[in-house]
Amino acid sequence: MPNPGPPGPRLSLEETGLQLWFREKAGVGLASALSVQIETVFTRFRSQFQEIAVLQTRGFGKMLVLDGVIMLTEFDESSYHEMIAHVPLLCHPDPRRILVVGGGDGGAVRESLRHPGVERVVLCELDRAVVETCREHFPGLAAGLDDPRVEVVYEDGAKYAAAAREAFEVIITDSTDPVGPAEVLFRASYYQALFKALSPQGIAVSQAESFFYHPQVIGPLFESIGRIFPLSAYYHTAVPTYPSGLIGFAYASKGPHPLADLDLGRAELLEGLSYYTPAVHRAAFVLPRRGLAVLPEKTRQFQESLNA
Ligand code: SPD
Repeated sequence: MPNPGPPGPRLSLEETGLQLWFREKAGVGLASALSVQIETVFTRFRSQFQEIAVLQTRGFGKMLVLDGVIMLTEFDESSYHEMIAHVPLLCHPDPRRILVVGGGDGGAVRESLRHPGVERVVLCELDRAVVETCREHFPGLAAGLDDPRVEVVYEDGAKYAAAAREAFEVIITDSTDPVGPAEVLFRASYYQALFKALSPQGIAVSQAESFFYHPQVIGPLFESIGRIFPLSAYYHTAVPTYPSGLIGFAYASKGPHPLADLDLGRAELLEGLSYYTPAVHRAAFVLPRRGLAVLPEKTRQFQESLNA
């Protein structure tokens, strides 16, 4: 054992000049990592399902990490949550009942509640510890969970959707990556369940990874969605604290078109946003060639018609 030397005064990290960095390894078969400087570890523990950590970063506010993967930072969570919620809610003609699967931090619920027509939001989160941790450390983000229109259930989202007895106009799947507990949310059987749980003009939107780093996830996912839903498209948003700086969503619709059915009147009434605008909505569906290339033919053809 090396001699640690004489005991000295207790020093803060800053006083020592040492730096603590959180590092998320990124991309399958790609040697890259995203690093964020950490000032404080508020909590880090294992729940029944995963490791949960809340860290104070330098410059990005607080950060939620599940199983070593960054879920959100206060700095840029709005660009993710606004786009996962407002795109489907503004394309559906009358979204009243919303199901959020995952998303235990409350961000997607918070955005859904900005729509005055929304009467009911069910948040189905597998891990109660995520909700409790976010209520404590991200009270602003989780505040919507106490809204009287919201019901929080702790269940496997795939089972909940398969057994749903009510219909939803919009289903948002705000999942972690497709390893561990969320893997089931990327399967064809899950999309079959969503199709059944949606009302006749329903729209499902799901976290669908980065076309730079996860073509092997996006291709099969859209193969499944394309077989089940008449209309499917990929759109994306910028999140600087996710590896590759962007993340995509799968738009799966029984009818409403992602551009033609965008309700500009309702979009104008939304207050307090920092990312979403109708122009950003439209631009999010425009893909570069390498984004189009990861999509199977049916989705790619539709996406090309949006990009024309
Ligand atoms: N690679 C990280 C993907 C995380 C997607 N879900 C984030 C949860 C925020 N509500």
